[in-house]
Amino acid sequence: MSVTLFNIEGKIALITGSTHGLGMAMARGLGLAGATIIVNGNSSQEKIDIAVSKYQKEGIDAKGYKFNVTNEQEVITAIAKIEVEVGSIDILINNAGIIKRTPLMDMEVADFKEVIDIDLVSPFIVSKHVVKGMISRKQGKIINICSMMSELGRNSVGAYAAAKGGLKMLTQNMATEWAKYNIQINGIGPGYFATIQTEPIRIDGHPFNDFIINRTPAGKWGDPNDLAGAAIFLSAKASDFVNGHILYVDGGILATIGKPSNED
Ligand code: GCO
Repeated sequence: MSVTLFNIEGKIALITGSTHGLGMAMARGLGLAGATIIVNGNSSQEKIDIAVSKYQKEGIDAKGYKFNVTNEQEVITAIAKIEVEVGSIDILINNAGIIKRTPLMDMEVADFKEVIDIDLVSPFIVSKHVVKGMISRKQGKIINICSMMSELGRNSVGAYAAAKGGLKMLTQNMATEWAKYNIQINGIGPGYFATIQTEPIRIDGHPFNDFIINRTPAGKWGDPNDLAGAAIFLSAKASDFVNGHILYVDGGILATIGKPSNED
């Protein structure tokens, strides 16, 4: 029974921003569990090809598609191409995102808008066009990658927090409107993970590095592979009655007020 509950073999999963980082880790988890992975990026075809070969070297059925998730026409064209060349998209993970660490007072409006555009508007655009097929088939899984900043503020990441807070509510509203079609829309809220995006604040001796180690009950930065289980759960039959839920994978950060640095 448990195998069926978590069996995603043969499912087709599109993971935006899956050429590296958390997107790649989640996509790899789904791929190793038997799903076909649609790799997406917008930087260069070469980066996508390199990522696809990494997946394939692990025996994962992976295909790459370069498109800009903020450009609705590119999204429409790419989804149509994927559905012809690979098949219907069963699982969508809206992972593509950026962060700009600038105090709000100093932030250019254009920079603020860019973060909102990529981190909040693009999940709307991609979901709006993927969900049409899911509605016609009366089944599908959408997972929006939220953040600690969906719940908490932090100095210098105001635009990102506004986007991720909005993404939490967008997830809940997608569930409100689409759950009746047997589509489950949830979020994953990663805590602080060791990725390229967090490299600048993770170096030994950086005050933020010490802060996170102390603020996280597990006492460490997350390993991106720790997200695979949550992605598989929210992509499988096991979550068929879970909707509008943000599953935090954060080592316990949101469970605690934290402790003084001199406490064990
Ligand atoms: C930061 C970090 C965070 C994490 C993650 C936490 O600057 O605070 O980059 O944004 O990446 O989003 O959930």
